[in-house]
Amino acid sequence: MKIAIVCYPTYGGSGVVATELGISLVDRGHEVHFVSYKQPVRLQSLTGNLHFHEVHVPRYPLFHFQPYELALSSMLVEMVKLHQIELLHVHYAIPHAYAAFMAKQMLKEAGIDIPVVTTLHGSDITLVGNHPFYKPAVTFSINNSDVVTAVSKDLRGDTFSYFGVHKEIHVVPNFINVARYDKIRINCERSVVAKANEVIVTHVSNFRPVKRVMDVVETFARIRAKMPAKLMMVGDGPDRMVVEQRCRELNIWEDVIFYGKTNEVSKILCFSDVLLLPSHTESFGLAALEAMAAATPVISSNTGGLPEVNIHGKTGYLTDVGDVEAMASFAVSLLSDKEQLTAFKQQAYAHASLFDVDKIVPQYEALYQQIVH
Ligand code: GMT
Repeated sequence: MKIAIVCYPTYGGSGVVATELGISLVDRGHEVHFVSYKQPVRLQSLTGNLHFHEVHVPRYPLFHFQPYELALSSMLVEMVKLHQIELLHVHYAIPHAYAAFMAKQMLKEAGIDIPVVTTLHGSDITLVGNHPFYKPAVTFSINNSDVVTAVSKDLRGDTFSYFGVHKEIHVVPNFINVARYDKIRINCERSVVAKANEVIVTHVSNFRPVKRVMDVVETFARIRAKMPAKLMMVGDGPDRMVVEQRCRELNIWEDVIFYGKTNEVSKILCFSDVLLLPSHTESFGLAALEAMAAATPVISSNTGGLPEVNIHGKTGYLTDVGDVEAMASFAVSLLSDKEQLTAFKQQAYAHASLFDVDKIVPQYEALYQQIVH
């Protein structure tokens, strides 16, 4: 099948999932064309069946805002015709589902009926999409997609409660390539960052307010007070500076490593003992799944889709949002009991295997088959 995937090119979960999906579809014999304003960060090599098309928005002094949707929909029309694309799969509703609908309408006039799959990822529904400025357009584009998927049951529920959506929404969870993590674990160089007696606590996010990065530091300070520990802070974003400042105030600065945006996330996870994910809201929590694939238990908030990924008392622990005392106390008890930590690591890995690429990507393929003519 010839598939165009529209996504954000950044480190954010939706772009990562879209990229991994495209790569896996190519491995399974499909031809995939990525469309975005920049080459997705996880898309490293292009091949005969794996293409990237950059959307350019010509600047003109009259435009206060650049009309990205217009350029994207025009590009999709041309691409579909030129490469005989059979299906558009757009990730993140805003503005991708809207642009895909416009492309679909334009192609109809040329006698081409292109099916559109829209995957909802989280903040497009829970944080941005339900703002009154966007809501009518988001509702319209969801209702006019041929197939709609959400990455968790919780996100599916939120979509129905926030929008006047009458479309069926299929839950297709996010996935990881377990085999890739197995390979990385063989060369896990833990001693590079921590001494043998230190535990390694990790956080991965885009450091936006929704991630509550300050809770990570507060939790770590409490863990650090009880045992020798190091904190790995992976990612970058608006809250990084205040969090760095707080590390100095708490005098834990020397035990915290800020990696910024890195492509080595899986390597860092493989030498971690626990991942902290205290998000205010999280439709799925791809970082939690990536940690579990690296056999790292997760201590997270119990919000959104996180309980579908992180199983309390088995793959890690769940706490109320903002309860740093509970997070620290679960972490300390887990990290001080070697036997229990080993069991949780194994259970986390076993649960992550249920979300392996080979189990989830066929679910997308089955949906594609239903709508491709
Ligand atoms: O805020 C982020 O974490 C980025 C955002 C995105 O759109 O890239 O992540 C959303 O999609 C991810 C992939 O499906 C999910 O794992 C995240 O939980 C979700 N973020 C939120 O719901 C806040």
